[in-house]
Amino acid sequence: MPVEKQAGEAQTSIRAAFLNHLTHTIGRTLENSTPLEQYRALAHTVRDLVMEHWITTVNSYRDRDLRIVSYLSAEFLLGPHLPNNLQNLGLTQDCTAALSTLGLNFSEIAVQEPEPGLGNGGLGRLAACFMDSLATLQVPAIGYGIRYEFGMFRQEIRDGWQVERTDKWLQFGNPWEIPASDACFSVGYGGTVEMVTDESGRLRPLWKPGQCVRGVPYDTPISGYQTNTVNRLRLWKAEAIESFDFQAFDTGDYMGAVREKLVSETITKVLYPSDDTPEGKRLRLQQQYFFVACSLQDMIRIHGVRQRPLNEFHLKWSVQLNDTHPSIGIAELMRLLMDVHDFGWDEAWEVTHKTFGYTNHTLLPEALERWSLPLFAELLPRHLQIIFEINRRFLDDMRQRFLNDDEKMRRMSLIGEEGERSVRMANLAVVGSKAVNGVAELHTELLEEETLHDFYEAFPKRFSNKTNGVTPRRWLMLCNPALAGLINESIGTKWHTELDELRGLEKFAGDQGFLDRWEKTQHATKAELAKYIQSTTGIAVDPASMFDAQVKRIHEYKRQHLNALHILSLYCQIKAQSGLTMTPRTFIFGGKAAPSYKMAKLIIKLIHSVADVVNNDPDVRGQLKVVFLADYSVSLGQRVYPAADLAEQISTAGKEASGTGCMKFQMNGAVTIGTLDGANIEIRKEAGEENFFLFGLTAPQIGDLQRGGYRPRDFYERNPLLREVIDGLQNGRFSNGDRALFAPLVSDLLDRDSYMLLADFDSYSTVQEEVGRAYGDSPRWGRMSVLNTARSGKFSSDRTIREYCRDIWDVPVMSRT
Ligand code: 6GP
Repeated sequence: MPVEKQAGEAQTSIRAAFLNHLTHTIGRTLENSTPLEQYRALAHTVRDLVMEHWITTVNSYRDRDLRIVSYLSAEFLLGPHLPNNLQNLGLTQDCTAALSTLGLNFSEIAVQEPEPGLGNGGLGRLAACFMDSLATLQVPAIGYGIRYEFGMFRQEIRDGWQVERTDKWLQFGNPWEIPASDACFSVGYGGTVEMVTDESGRLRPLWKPGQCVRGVPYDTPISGYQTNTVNRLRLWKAEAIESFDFQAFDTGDYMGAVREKLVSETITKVLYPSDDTPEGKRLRLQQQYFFVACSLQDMIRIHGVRQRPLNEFHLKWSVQLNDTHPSIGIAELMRLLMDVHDFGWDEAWEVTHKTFGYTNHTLLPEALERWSLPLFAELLPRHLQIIFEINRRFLDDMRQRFLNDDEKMRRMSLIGEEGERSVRMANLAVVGSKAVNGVAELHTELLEEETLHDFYEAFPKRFSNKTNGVTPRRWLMLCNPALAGLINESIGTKWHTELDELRGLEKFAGDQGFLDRWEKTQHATKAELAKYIQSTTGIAVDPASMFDAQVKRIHEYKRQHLNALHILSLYCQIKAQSGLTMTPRTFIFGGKAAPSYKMAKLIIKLIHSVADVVNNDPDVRGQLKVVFLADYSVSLGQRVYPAADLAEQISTAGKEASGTGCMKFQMNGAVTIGTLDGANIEIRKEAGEENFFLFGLTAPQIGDLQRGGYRPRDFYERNPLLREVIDGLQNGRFSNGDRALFAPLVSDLLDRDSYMLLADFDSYSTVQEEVGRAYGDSPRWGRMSVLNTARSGKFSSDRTIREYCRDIWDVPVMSRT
């Protein structure tokens, strides 16, 4: 039969290519190779296949001469490439079969892939989902970012505390990347700006940087799902212009001979492990400018290759700023156009402000980036001049429109005058962009009404909402093959690229036979996670218990400690009433804390202390188990999302911009307990109120309570169970008698409680009781689970990317039919 013959051919050629790479690329025989070496040979094999599509894509884009989307992001949290690329190529089964003829197991080889940890959390993972959708929808796009030598730290747990270890993901090379030496650029820092007369007698500013580094691009192919499209992710590495100083070496200054190399390479050495809070000021600003300057020079180069005049730059490029990290690009494009390409101010501004779009990802005031003026002046003196001039013109304009409202001018200025003078990057991003968006309905509303209200009044049309999404290829098909298989069998495969098709599952939600299969599938996935938990933590958990998961960065606003307080309250109830039975639950936590964020680290310790108490008390009789999975990552997420019954999305209302974990859980059939925050609101709307467990204060109620003088101690005094828990934390009951350990947490909760845990505790506990009852009612729970998956179509990143293409980037997407 021809089809089988074809399949046979694919296997044979994969097998031959693999053996070839093992010998010629890795230098090993099959018998004496390690699984890591086998992984590397296999990665090269698959990369070769992807590269063939890459070449055709480049040609087809050139012929179509379309506008290119340029996605500028300081983070790309990609996750493993190998299984994803195989899935996109439709070769997973052939590859598995080819390896088994050699006595090798695909899964054992695939787990060898070191995960590139080039992001902190939501923002970086969103960029990766967007790259997947852009390629799948065949949109010409380049992702630009930084090739950090050390990515996000590896998290180890010692005695319940987080310990950070260096992530050496490049230690054994990276088979997925290709250095592109033909597109290196120089990037300057510091120095002076002088006024010089040019050949035509014009007086103009000339920036003479004090230091220059070279940016070298490394390209990773990003394949689309079952298309021939492969887009480019171009990450920049910093190198010295001259990496070795022979003169210094000759005079015996051996350290001096390599100093420039060291200083330059520091710029892309390490990812800042902070989510939502700026830190490491100077180097971080250097990093931001570095990758943006390289990327814009690269875009101008490509524009030249396409033989286009530069005043058409905005017609051929749409540049998206993933938060403010790349927003220095606005001043840099102005500089390149004026100082290098002889544009006048108006001409340069016309191009610049039509080029950029800005996505905001957080409302937390401490996360809005500002750079102190002296630092900015020292590193980027010419850019500061340009920013001052943008600001002068902008404020002149606003003063006329708002009739000298000084207070408003002070708020809108690109320069903050309160405390140390600073450049406000969000203001620059809004003023210099054609479009500004938030990442969920509530978030956009709060941007418009509060955080960026003055700008919204001035430019209402510039603002829009683009609710986030996640790629169903990685977050359902790849991570949950059993459930994906059941769905394929039931409704076909169109949902892979048209996620709304999942609605077809609704008709099975009342079909007991189907629900049994659904539950059986989920049980098997939970059993796999249970095995992983046992092998990594030594804790035995029961796959028949409810898997209740909260995996995300550790932050006070995300309120992992509210979850912990609730577990302690269940524990206290079990202790107080012998014989009390409750729905057995396994609480699963995972996430990293920024190394400098003390309270987040204490929350990790708290979770471990709760686990110690609960898991080891015979009175609990296995009804409750608590596990913390160390070193949360994309790969670990791929294990947890499919195995969860209940998803905890319990942030203080108004604080989580969107959340994307909630979408991954929903797609995999978990039911959510959550507040009216971020994308929860839209998830509940889609899933139906009866399929979502809602609790807690709303964003306006939180605001009112805060303004009205919130007194957390009143809540503590009114609720005896809460009091017992907090007293226990205070008197050492949950910390082997150590009274000091949780004192900072307790005093914060009782005296400040900025994230309103105590105000929401009662409502959370009540709804959790209802969750327990619902889980006990299998047909009800099964129905809720199926309906959550069936109604998750909106949260595909394909939908999000279509909206960006239509409303902001003005580029067509390819229809697949
Ligand atoms: C995150 C937001 O916290 C999260 O709610 C959102 O889903 C995600 O971005 C994607 O939009 N923000 C960040 O990770 C961040 O670093 C500056 O914001």
